[in-house]
Amino acid sequence: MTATRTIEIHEAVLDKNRAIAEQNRALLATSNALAINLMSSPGSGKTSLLERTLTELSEAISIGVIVGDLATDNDGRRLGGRNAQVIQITTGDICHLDASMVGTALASFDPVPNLVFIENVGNMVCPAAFDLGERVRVALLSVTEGEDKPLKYPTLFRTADAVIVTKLDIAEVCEFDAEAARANIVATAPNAVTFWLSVRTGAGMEAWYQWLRDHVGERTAHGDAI
Ligand SMILES: Nc1nc2c(ncn2[C@@H]2O[C@H](COP(=O)(O)OP(=O)(O)OP(=O)(O)O)[C@@H](O)[C@H]2O)c(=O)[nH]1
Ligand SMILES: [Mg+2]
Repeated sequence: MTATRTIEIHEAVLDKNRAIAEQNRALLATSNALAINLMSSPGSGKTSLLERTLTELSEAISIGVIVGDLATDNDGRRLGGRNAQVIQITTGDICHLDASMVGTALASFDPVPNLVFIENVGNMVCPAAFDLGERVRVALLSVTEGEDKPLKYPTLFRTADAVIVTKLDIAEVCEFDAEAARANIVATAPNAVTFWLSVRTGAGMEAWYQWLRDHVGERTAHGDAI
């Protein structure tokens, strides 16, 4: 009895979240904005990736960032000082962003940027279950985490449109087995495009930028193309 009630509550939460996510998606579509949900374990390099991406792309593309953490506005402050609107959400003890939090943040953009990054709370489990109204999901995997993570956290990778393998500059010292990682990514997320990069050295960043430019361009030209 107790177990059944728990499942019902969980589903009700997800149903309510899905309805708000659809409102977010409609607002983003009306604004011709592409929203990308970045998810990974803590410390994989989400904010670092965004810092460099904002520095190098925000003159050409109007960009906003919604960044979620349990506590502190550290990431929001790190992302500030560039040509981008940045909104920090602190979730208290909630280990993921939900559509309502993102809806509130979207409402405070003025105007809604063409490209909205949502840096989710560092966590490989819960964020994957919550639709935020995004069009694109990106999962990060840093070389320090081990090649097996796509197999151990399949939902995150299975629902990702792109996988970014980060911190390639330290792959060797971590004895990271790139071929094993590639096989595990393909096994879990066969249709995801994969980027291999280092924010530290800049290696591989251009392919990521081109993918962003292409997607933002499609969205601006065709509305709901992605
Ligand atoms: N060597 C190396 N270190 C990196 C790279 N990218 C990020 N880091 C380091 O990894 C650490 C964590 O990076 P963050 O960008 O804060 O990671 P995050 O995913 O935003 O972390 P949370 O928001 O806490 O989940 C920092 O010390 C970064 O300097 C990289 O390409 N190479
Ligand atoms: Mg961060």
